[in-house]
Amino acid sequence: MSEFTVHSIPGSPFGRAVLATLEEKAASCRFSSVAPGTLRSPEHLARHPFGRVPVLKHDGFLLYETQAILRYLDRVLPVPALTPADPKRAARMDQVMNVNDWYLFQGVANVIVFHRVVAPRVMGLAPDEAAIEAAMPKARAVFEELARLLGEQPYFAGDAISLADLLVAPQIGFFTQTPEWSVLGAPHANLVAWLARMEARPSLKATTWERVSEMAKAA
Ligand SMILES: N[C@@H](CCC(=O)N[C@@H](CS)C(=O)NCC(=O)O)C(=O)O
Repeated sequence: MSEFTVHSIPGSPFGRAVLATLEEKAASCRFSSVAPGTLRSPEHLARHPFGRVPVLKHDGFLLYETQAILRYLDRVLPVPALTPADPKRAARMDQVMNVNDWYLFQGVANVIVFHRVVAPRVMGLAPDEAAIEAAMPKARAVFEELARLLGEQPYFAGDAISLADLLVAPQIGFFTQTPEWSVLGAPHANLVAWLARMEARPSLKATTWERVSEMAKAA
């Protein structure tokens, strides 16, 4: 199996989902750090015309969009399978992955996590409280729905971990570092237990912001 290269930024939750999926598959990869100021450089736009991360390179094949990358990895590295064989469970996995991209990230994580965690840490900026307050109604609805979809199952698609868990856990993990967690996540005991289960996995432990920063320095 030829090498996987992951172009990403330490701290990117989408990048972490890719790295954690490779870890679950026990596949090694090369981490290629993209400096945030170079997302619009010709070199990066050639990899990702929308100027985002992550991007996967494998056998000369370049791929962006995290869901596509995760599904590609699950096809080229089929063991252990991270997509349920049962059509209904697979559909639930797909649904949760889209909830992640369309409702959890857009207008919720990219506002609340950005202003509470990323901007202070990376840019030294104070949180925009008005923007956070405006994001809260959608945030409450998203967390309620994720808790409902998880229900009493150990993982979003049932008894086994799937790509959905690996996509969502890096996003939700960030919220625990915000005061909003007390009203968004903490009231949902099933989500709290699921996150603890996810964060105890070696794949998540190996891909924290700090660990990926070390990878970036070593590259
Ligand atoms: N739909 C994309 C979203 C990727 C994304 O938004 N990545 C963030 C980092 S977590 C990014 O590149 N942000 C840079 C920017 O917004 O300029 C995917 O699934 O890969």
